[in-house]
Amino acid sequence: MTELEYQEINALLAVPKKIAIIPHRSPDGDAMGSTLAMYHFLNKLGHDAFVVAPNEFPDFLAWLPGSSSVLIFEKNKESVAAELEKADIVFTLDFNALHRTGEMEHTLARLKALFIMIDHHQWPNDYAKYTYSDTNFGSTCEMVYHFISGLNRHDVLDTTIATCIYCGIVTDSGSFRFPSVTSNTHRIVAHLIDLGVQNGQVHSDIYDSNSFESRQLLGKALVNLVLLPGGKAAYITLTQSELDQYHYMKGDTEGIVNYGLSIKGVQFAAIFIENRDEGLIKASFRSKGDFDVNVFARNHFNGGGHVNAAGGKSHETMSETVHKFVGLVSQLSL
Ligand SMILES: [Mn+2]
Repeated sequence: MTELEYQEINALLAVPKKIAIIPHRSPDGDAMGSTLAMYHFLNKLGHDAFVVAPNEFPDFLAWLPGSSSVLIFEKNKESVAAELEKADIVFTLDFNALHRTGEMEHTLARLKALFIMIDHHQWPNDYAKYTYSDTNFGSTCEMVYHFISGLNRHDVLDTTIATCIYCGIVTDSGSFRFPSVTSNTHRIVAHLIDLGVQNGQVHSDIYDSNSFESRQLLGKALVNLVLLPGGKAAYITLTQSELDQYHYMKGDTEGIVNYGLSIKGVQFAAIFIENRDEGLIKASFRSKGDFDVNVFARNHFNGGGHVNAAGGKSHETMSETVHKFVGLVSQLSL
């Protein structure tokens, strides 16, 4: 964002506005943290700001301040769409293509509001008047911090806003272990802790809220883990009946894909999770180093994401999907 753009946005925000803030579908810690940080920030500036999530967010994020005010589009499409129509400004955070909101795409596409995008994924679409897009950042939350800095409004930051920002930085950085974490990330986090963030508590709220069944499901996933010949790629499968057996709840499979990547020598890991209701297999891909799972997911699994983390889907059966994956991996030079 240029200095001039920040001035223009400050001018826009000088008068109270109705502002919708949108995360992507199936929002994660960064999507919910960034939208709720922006929600508290804008309301403190005197705006009528509200967050609309395309669908439910996982339980492990329900502790986030403001989460109970989040409107869920899929639960009440007509009334939420009516609210969206009244918005003067729409912030879209942690995604860069309207189809990432699922069915809500059609409602968003016909709004007259001015759009502002803040996002760290590759290849942004151009629907926004102001696009703050940078793949160098590990999280949208880190960008929200810079956005507030760019507007010169550090005076508005408080413990609540800082806590929401901290949540996205922690979750999108794998608790500060991904290469996207910089010294500047840590400087921002130092400021957030100075603002009163209870960092240990946040970590515990996010990661120590698992159900017993979800830990057993993790055990099943690890039993299903396969290391491919050559030892550089691994994958996990979870069928719908396995999910049912451990009373799967939304969020229970979060992060399991990373266990493949934690094997010494593995540079590429995948997880395939059956979804009987949607009639498909959902895939998540993770890599270390240069292997671009965004391209892999786009080319072969109708998905996308980042260089080292991406998602996709398959409409074939689990065994066909795995067969295809194993075949593709055998042709890679990892
Ligand atoms: Mn993110």
